[in-house]
Amino acid sequence: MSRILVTGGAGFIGSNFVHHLVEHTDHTITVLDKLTYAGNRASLDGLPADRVTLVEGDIADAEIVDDLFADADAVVHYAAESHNDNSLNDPRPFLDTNIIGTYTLLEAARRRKVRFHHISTDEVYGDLELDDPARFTESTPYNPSSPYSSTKAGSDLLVRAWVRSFGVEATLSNCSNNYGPYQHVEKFIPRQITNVIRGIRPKLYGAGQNVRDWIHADDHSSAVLRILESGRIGETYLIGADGEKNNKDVVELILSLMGEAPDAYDHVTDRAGHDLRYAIDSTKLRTELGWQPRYRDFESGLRETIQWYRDNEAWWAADKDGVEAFYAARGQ
Ligand code: NAD
Ligand code: TDX
Repeated sequence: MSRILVTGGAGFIGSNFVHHLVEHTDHTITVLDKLTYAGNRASLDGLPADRVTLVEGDIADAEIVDDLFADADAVVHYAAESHNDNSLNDPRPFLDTNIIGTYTLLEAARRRKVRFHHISTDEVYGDLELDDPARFTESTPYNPSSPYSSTKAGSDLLVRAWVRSFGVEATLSNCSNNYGPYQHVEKFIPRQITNVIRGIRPKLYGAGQNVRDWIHADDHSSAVLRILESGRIGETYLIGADGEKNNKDVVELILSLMGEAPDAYDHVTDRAGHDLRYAIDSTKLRTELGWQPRYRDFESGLRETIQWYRDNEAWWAADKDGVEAFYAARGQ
């Protein structure tokens, strides 16, 4: 049995990973989370107290980080400022957490010689044309577009440098867009689901032709666990489940699954610098580590996710009005 430290474990994907570890392993888990607007203690409700401990703190706080690394066999690093629209509004927290925070963790991994896995995004590669047959691979050049994705790209490069220069035992993964339970209502899919629940029309940026490559958060978790157990040190693995869909199709599907007219949505101001298309080629992860996604049918995964938001209004209700006020002020 190992002790795993999960940074950002009270956020969307980190909390899904903690649930996954509890269900599928014997590890004990410490979550280090600053509980920003995006972190929620309730995302860890119901987990066994003898296996999961939440420590409230900042990944950029070297003292807390060093203490926690001293007691960990491995660290999985999810903590980040994660929302593109926020990064366009105020980039500074993205530098503090994504760059300085990751640097602080890497220095602790170096001192304490702890196995480290860094979670990143396909957005570091920039975007593809709609008709481009290519998908992102591990050798696609970095070309990030937003303050968010540029700070994630910077954090990835720090990890690679700490592996090469200091021998830190790290792996990296870059995943496509996640959906599933515990995702903050600022993000596309939960925003539209909770809009429909509240009687607000869904909001589509621009013409809605932008393509995202959707993967269920639990499939992301199983891939990360596989890399942690069997990935080669210093390597990067792309994680994706062949789920390309344009935003217009996703909004229309949400509306019809929720019993509304599929055209009952509004087009709103487009995102500045809006990436057109992301698409992941996950051949390396599948052939080298034998990973496969469990959710292969987006519609049934989405139906489950809609039900989760219907059943868990208490989890998201407090955030909804503030998020909609933020968007309204931006014409979105
Ligand atoms: P999220 O915003 O839902 O959660 C982030 C968590 O990190 C929150 O709990 C927050 O409180 C915590 N946090 C923020 N700053 C912190 C700090 N300084 N110290 C400690 N904790 C801090 O984000 P998410 O969508 O779950 O994303 C998690 C990770 O996965 C990020 O690194 C993101 O880049 C990556 N990722 C996300 C997606 C996606 O579709 N959401 C896809 C690929 C990769
Ligand atoms: O109301 C909306 N309407 C809309 O059309 C919102 C919030 C978004 N969109 C569009 C923008 C994107 O094309 O939907 C798409 C998805 O938007 P987000 O949920 O903001 O995700 P994205 O910008 O693609 O980034 C996500 O995936 C990669 C995560 O937020 C990142 O953390 C991750 O790295």
